[in-house]
Amino acid sequence: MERTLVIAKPDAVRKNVVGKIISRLEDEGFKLVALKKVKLTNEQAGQFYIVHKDRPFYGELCDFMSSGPIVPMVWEGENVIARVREIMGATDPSKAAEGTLRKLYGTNVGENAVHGSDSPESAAYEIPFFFSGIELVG
Ligand code: RTP
Ligand code: MG
Repeated sequence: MERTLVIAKPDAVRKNVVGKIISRLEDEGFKLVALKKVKLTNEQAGQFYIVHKDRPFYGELCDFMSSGPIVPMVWEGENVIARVREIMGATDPSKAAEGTLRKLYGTNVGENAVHGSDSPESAAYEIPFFFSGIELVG
């Protein structure tokens, strides 16, 4: 069964909508496998988003992702990686479809409430970034 790494980003934690994000993923039929609350340093955020290190928004992204606590979680289900990406909606909340998590809870392209792995390769990097084997309870 496929797994993906989802993060309720600092803006979602500040807006108190972490439960709503979890509820939506439960309602979609996915299984929660792991969850924690952490606050990243700027450097740790940079390591998580290392694939974007040459992008113009990298510094801003690292500042934002280390600006407050986040709630990383692992979800399991059939085709969960692609389905979560759909449920999240477009990166820019103003372009995201009605009913998507970013449309509902995002603020702007930088502060967009939620992260989801974009491929099995990304998930394989991102899940162990936050969770050890014994923290993954399938
Ligand atoms: P994520 O990785 O967080 O799930 O988002 P994504 O796949 O939809 O978008 P990605 O291209 O991977 O970008 C990662 C995060 O960087 C911020 N970003 N800012 N200012 C900008 O133009 C810009 N573009 C991207 C967003 O927070 C995006 O989620
Ligand atoms: Mg991405």
